[in-house]
Amino acid sequence: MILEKNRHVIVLLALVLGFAVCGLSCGVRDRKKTAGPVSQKDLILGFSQIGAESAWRMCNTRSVQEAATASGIQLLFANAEQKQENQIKAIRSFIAYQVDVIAFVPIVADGWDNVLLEAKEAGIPVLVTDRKITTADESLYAGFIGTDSIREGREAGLFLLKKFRSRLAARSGEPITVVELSGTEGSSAALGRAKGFREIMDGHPEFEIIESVSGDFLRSKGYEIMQNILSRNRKIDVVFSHNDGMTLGIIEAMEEKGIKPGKNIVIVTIDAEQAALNALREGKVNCVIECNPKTGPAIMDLAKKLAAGETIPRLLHVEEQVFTEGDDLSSVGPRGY
Ligand code: GYE
Repeated sequence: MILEKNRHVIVLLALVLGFAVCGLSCGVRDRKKTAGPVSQKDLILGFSQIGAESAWRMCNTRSVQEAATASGIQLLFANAEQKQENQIKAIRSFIAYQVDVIAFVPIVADGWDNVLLEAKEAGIPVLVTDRKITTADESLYAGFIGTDSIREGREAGLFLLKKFRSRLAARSGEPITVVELSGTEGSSAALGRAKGFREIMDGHPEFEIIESVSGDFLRSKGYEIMQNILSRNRKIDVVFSHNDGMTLGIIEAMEEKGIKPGKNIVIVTIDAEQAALNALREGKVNCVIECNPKTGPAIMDLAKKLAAGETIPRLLHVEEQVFTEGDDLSSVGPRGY
């Protein structure tokens, strides 16, 4: 049982041990001895990924792995299977192996200071990707590249102001009821999307967020939560879903109840995976906000800079667009996720 539960950690530790043993017998490169810029072909990047909770995440993983191969960077990749403690173990393994750079997607924003201090003391630069961390010591990481979750939440709110402009103008007094399905509790993606959404909604009291429930970015939970809410026959005008995976579950639950998603209930969703854009074309969702998972090449470029002792930007937000009903989507190519 214990073996099974920590299988991925055991594999990773065996990998590190294997590298170390092999290195000892065949002249392992010791980072401390080769202090200074590391040539690209010798660059070893330790990458801790959250897991495989959504099509977006799996595309993000592919992007990192393919970019490492294309860059000739040796990648130590650890899948945390949705557990922060597994990410912390993986980062410690990367430190033990003395990788040149560590990059990771923090599943939640808090709880990283201790392990990042260990990386700092080991002289290993850290790149935070996709989701952000909360820390009192900004020197614990070199920079961030990923999504601007607050902006994504704002875009969702701004779309609703346009969508309901006639009801807002009518000042009927009838609240526009909103159900929010949020992502992983404590993640910067969920916190930011909720924050940005409320920045817009709070200025328009006609909108009433009647329920906000975490679906953990999972399709299955999106389905279960929406099933439960619909069973209580609440009047719902809008569903704001923090990711397309949950939205697909929401659509399924609505259609089972004979509700027309996108028509009887307005749906705003984030990620812009293929299935969500297909739903937009079919009129089943009304607004899709892109969150770009294809950051692998940029991560590799930043890793090379860090390994060469260069500084990198503290904050890099990836380009993202908003797709809405009525847009001409004919020029939008396959999403790849
Ligand atoms: O929206 C979701 C994934 O961290 C921005 O995580 C990412 C989110 C994304 O599970 O699909």
